Amino acid sequence: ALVYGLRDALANGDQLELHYQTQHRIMDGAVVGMEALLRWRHPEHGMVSPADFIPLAERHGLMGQLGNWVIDESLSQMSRWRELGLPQLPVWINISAIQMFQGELETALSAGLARHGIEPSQLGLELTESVLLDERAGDIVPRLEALRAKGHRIAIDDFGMGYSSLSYLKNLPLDKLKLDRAFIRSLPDDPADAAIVSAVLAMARGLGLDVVAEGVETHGQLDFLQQAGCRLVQGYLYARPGPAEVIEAQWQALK
Ligand code: G
Ligand code: G
Ligand code: MN
Ligand code: NA
Repeated sequence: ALVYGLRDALANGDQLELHYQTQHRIMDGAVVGMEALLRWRHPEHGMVSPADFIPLAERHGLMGQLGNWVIDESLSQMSRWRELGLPQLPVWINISAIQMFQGELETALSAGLARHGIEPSQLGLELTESVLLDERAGDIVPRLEALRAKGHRIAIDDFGMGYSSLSYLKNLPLDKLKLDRAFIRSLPDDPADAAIVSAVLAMARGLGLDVVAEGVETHGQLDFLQQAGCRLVQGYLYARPGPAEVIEAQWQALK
């Protein structure tokens, strides 16, 4: 079964990779950060999507280990980029509910940051709404406050999907919303999406939160977003997720 392969992959580490997708400022296209996305290169099945193997890891008690691998690998990559003299940009990693509630997230973060000599401000944490609304999330406010006090920035991923509650925007210490690509896809033509996106941008501005629009693929979407006051985007229009070497080559070309 696939799960044995996942155990092997975790034990060896050589079938797992992080890919990186850049985030851009609309105004001038500048790269302002990137998201790390986990990939599993299975020896027989080829690339397995995290959408398939993350639930598997969660069911089989492997998510803590997998999450720790992502933390260590992203920090290790950031220190390699620093040694190569490449720009130091914040990297955002995805944190699952299991990591938040069963693991020792703070310990893994501090240990990794110390080992690789990276500042917490360089490692952002993306949490999905389901994490924030998890019944175990009762004590999440002080934990997020402590993570932010160390310097980490916190984003809500897939914002607007799931069981959205506006009350956590009021109560949680957050830096950024990542507007789910389901709301971006039919822009600018769909009036409902256009209204929702405009309203979220206005609300975020009032709350002092950054917004990253996800899944931007067309100039029509980009123009709408810019006119609605969105500053930051991530999507195939600018760049697909790619291995570290590809991102490096892009930077080297700019030097
Ligand atoms: O990159 P892709 O579209 O294949 O990602 C599919 C899903 O897997 C997305 O919801 C993404 O957030 C999630 N994902 C990707 N990498 C990680 C990771 O390192 N940890 C967790 N928890 N989720 C991830
Ligand atoms: O759930 P999360 O937002 O972390 O998932 C991010 C995923 O979205 C990545 O796995 C990436 O492969 C995918 N993605 C990024 N940009 C685009 C895009 O422009 N279009 C589509 N369809 N998917 C995208
Ligand atoms: Mn994400
Ligand atoms: Na998302």
